[in-house]
Amino acid sequence: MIEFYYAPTPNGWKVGIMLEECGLPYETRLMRLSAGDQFAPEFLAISPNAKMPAIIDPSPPEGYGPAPVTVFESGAILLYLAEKTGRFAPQESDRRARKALNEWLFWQVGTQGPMGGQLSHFRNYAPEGEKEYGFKRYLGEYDRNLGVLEARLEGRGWILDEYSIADMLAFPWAFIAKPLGASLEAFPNVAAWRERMKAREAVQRAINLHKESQNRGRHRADNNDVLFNQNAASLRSGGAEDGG
Ligand SMILES: N[C@@H](CCC(=O)N[C@@H](CS)C(=O)NCC(=O)O)C(=O)O
Repeated sequence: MIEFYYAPTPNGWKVGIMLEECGLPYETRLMRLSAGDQFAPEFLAISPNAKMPAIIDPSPPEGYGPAPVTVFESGAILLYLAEKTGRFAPQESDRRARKALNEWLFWQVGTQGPMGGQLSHFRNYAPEGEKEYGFKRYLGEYDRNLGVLEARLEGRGWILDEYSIADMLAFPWAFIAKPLGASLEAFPNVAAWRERMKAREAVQRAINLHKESQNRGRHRADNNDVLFNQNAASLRSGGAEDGG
């Protein structure tokens, strides 16, 4: 059974969606990010970037050998699971479709996700009085990325020709537009795609996974150093400090 290191955030949902879509059996390891579980040495051995999601697969596909496989980074995890199941990604032999998958995967993990993450920080977690510039900057970037997605979805139902891991990666950050202080009003293609995604049962199960443990502004920069005042020394701390 796959061990799924998870917290209920957009990056966690991506992997939850894929596991649910594939019907792969998994066991959730719920992480207390505000308490520093991500800095525990056992977790860093799996995810050296000290962030969830991550997985351990005790039954890897052919070519990996018999030892369990660990994977960190949401894009790498979804690619691995697509390879394992043969689902939700174009065949390797379809070079052009595969290239398009790479483009949208890298766009998501390199641009849409990080900009959304920073927007969330300045909207929900930065100290009062220090929010304004960051919020404006990342709201603009988030909105720009909605524009990128809007253009891509013109005349098509999904980011690639068929529903794929590209949709699963991009959806969570579009799903939370409103709590980020953004609006989908000017992006009808994105809004319709978001509804199509939300209608999928696997997606619903994933976004409800441990919903009760969502941060929702409880742990912020002014009351939690573990999450919001990190540096390289954090990686050596071993975690397990509860900043509030
Ligand atoms: N690039 C990573 C980002 C993962 C990420 O930012 N995870 C956050 C939660 S959404 C996390 O684990 N934060 C803990 C921390 O920053 O200490 C991915 O796509 O997997």
